[in-house]
Amino acid sequence: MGNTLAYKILQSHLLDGTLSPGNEITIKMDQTLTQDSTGTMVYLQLEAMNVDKIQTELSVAYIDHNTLQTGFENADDHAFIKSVAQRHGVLFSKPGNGICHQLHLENYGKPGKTLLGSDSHTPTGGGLGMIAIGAGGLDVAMAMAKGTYSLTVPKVIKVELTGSLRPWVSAKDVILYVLQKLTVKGGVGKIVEYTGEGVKSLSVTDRATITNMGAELGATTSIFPSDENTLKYLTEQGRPEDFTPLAADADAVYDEILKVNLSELTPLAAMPHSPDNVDSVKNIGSIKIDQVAIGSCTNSSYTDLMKVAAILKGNKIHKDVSLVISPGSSKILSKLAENGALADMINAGARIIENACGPCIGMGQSPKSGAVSLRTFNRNFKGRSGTLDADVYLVSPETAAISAITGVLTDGMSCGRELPDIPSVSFSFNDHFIIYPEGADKQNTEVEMGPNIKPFPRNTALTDEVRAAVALHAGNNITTDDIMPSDSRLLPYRSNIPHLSNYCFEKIDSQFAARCKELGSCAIIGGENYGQGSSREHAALVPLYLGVKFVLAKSFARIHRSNLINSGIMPLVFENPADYDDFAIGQQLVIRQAKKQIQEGVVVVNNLDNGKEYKTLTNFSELEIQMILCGGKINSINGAK
Ligand code: MIC
Ligand code: SF4
Repeated sequence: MGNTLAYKILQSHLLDGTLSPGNEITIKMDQTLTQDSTGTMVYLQLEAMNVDKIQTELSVAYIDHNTLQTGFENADDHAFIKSVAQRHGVLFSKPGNGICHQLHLENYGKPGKTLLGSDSHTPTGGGLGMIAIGAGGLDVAMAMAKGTYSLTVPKVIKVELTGSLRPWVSAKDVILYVLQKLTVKGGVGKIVEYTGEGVKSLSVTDRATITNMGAELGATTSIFPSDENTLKYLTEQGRPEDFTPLAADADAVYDEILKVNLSELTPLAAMPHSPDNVDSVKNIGSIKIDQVAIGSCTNSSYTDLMKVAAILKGNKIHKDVSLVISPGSSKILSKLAENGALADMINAGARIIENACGPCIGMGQSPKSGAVSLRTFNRNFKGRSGTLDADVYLVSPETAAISAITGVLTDGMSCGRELPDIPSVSFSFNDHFIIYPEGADKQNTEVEMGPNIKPFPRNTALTDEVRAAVALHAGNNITTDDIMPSDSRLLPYRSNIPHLSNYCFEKIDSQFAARCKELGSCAIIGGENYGQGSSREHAALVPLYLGVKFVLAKSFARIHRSNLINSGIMPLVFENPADYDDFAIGQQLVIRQAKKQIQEGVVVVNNLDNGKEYKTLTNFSELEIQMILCGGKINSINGAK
């Protein structure tokens, strides 16, 4: 029986455990990446671990999220990250270089390598045939310190691609189709592996769009084979020597199979407010639009933007539409400038903004009240654009560009226009934005710590009796954007948990923070897929700061569940999901003999208000039990009990 590509790479990196679904394994981590909005915490934690030398082959600290610099805070965070990067031998990518995932694909990703990133879209690297996983900051700090990462072995879903995409249909439509089929929780506990003859028709950047948005499926990661298209991409990026051919065995066995005929796909859109709320552009109809935003780590490649330029060339943006474009990297922007495509965009009326995350994370370009905004991004959660009542639709670059001209959501297939082929180009290696850590080390580099950087909260060891009052009764698919909102107002405070704590769950329940402070020790009740979305561990650290002891939910998203455990907060799962209805804000809950129950794997929660007992499951691995008992990962490394 043959192996999947994912398991081949995991097997070649296996340090401990058996590679079988559900088992806990430890693998060697070759590379790590961080970005600035999670990075300050990562590097505070790395400093707290007191390591002399990082153990990875390559670690890069990117600055791409907090680039507005509306006050001193962002710039201080960047200076802090730069100083710690120097101390530990981490490459530092200056603001202006571009978006971490796009840059990592261009410059450092290698087929067959493992990558852990403190950003949920790290699986972008799967487009190059890597096992690239998004994780909480503490896990990434640990991966740097030890060169390892522990995870529960996921199952593998095979997505078998046949045919090839028609003009006006693109990689974005492939992943939107997969999201429509599998939903935002369909990938939890799974790796999505793409195979079949249709793979050959997709370039590396197409593949990266698909693996990038595998994060929205809740998948551990997504992966494509490494083939002649991979070699072509690496050659274009000036590093053919990094190529290795890789594929699953012909007789590989998968846990699930989804077949996708690329030739049958049409332009799709994810409607408000979830990436899996997908329908065809044709069915949704010609809705009037106010804003179009093109860019993000999903759709900001050279080819994507050249297609956009070709569609815009010689046209004028509709009078009621604001079109903003943010290229993925400095290399791409400079190439667009050289070949005239940038002028085509500007002459059509596009607003060119910095090559950074920008509007994708609400850092500027919030649309007007009640606006319809078409975005080539990956998330359309309510309020993420910075405008609570905006309706955000996720579309391909082609759909975005043609719609910006017509002023209504437009299916390019029926607009009667030809799309030119985009010839490939070679990029020369450009490291003008990279600071190498050579010559610097821990001893001779000071940590540069601005006044906004506060220590991160630490938990204490689990007590035998845990008392907590219900502070929130939340619904299904709560995102980490719901738990800890992020936009231009709050992103500058990613290194200041006390400040952020005032805004926890702000969009769902503005009284949450005040209630927690009043209750002292609290619990959160959640529905399905609690904590989906971003990897931000602030969605665990802030509740920890506010006194949350456990979250009791129907199910959890992978990264957030790990972040809770890393912070010593228990993620408990209802044995009987219908019990969820019995809970209400203010009820007093108690877990007796907590330590014993955690070790046994079943935890009974007593509800003192209705006198009932509720059985909950933990599904904790041995390492996770230790972390919960010690009050989090850092305590467990230091051996505290
Ligand atoms: C996101 O797209 O939500 C982010 C902002 O990139 C996050 C990271 C963060 O919250 O800092 C992610 O995807 O992990
Ligand atoms: Fe940046 Fe958006 Fe990508 Fe997150 S999803 S890394 S905010 S571009």
